Amino acid sequence: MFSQIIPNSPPHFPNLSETATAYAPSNIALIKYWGKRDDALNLPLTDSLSISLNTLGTTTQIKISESAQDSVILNHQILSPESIFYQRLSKFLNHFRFAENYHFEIITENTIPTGAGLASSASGYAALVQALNQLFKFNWDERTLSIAARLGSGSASRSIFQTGFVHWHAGMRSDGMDSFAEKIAEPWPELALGILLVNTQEKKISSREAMKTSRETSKKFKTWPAQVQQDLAKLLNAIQNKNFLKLGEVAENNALAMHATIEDSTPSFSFCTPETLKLREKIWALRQAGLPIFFTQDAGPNLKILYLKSDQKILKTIFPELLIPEIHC
Ligand code: 2P0
Repeated sequence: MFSQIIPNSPPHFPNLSETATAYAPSNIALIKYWGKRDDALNLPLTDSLSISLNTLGTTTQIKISESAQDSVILNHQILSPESIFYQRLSKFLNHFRFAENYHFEIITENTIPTGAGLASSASGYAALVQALNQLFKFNWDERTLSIAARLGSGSASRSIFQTGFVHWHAGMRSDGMDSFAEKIAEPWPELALGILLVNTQEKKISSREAMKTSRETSKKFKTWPAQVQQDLAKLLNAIQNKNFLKLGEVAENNALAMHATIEDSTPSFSFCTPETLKLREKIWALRQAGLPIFFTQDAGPNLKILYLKSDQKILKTIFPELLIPEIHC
């Protein structure tokens, strides 16, 4: 909870000329976070596991100002205080208003190609809390940074870590102090991930809204938490044993199970476009033909392909448009 990590007065109060800047990567979950046990604190029903995208993420600069309201510049555009992005950010910043006479100036930029459909709240809130940590000199450790980022957006708890595999523990406590992410120290340099962009337009329904509808209305959601628990155990085992076929199988299956809960919701909904379905078919056909590749898919139509670096050349000839971030597993 905010009151447990943010002091009543900060160790340092910045002056008007001080700025703090931080970067955080985006992340792709192999075991998805889908469903909350507490909406206000972004506490998940289950653990999840992701890979950090290192150079694809968000850089955020923050300073205090004497203006009458916060100012937010996102990718060189001034945001309207009426926008959902601004309002959510400003509400989060309310926890960092230690005096009455100041607001924040935020300049935030995604290193993710504009319109790639991957700019996420994960890298955004992870970068923001790290910048706030610098500005007020809280001196938070990784666990506290992860908890603070989670309070902005659940998946941001995992974006505190620059590279490799990250495990977000759901925790059991109602105050969420045991719900944070940790890095999994298992090097796997052969593992690679590529992004296939299908549609770069903004989605019609947010992840936040879709996961709530799934949890409240989908019959398939009833078995989801148990499946996640089993999938996580299998995936951790696959990472430990460098068993790529198992990792791919479990990650793909977990993504499809998440999408099944979405499509089973009332009102029913799908993040897939005809192009997504065509690409899924193509990946299955390539696998059938002996190429070991798997996909995962988030709350949008784009696919992420999991493969081994030794197959990168052939994959680039099949999918020349593949976007390949550094992951350094
Ligand atoms: C994930 N997603 O594990 C899953 C898979 C989308 C699909 O985490 O409400 O934006 O801010 O906690 O973090 C997206 O959910 O939701 C997400 P909030 P968030 O990556």
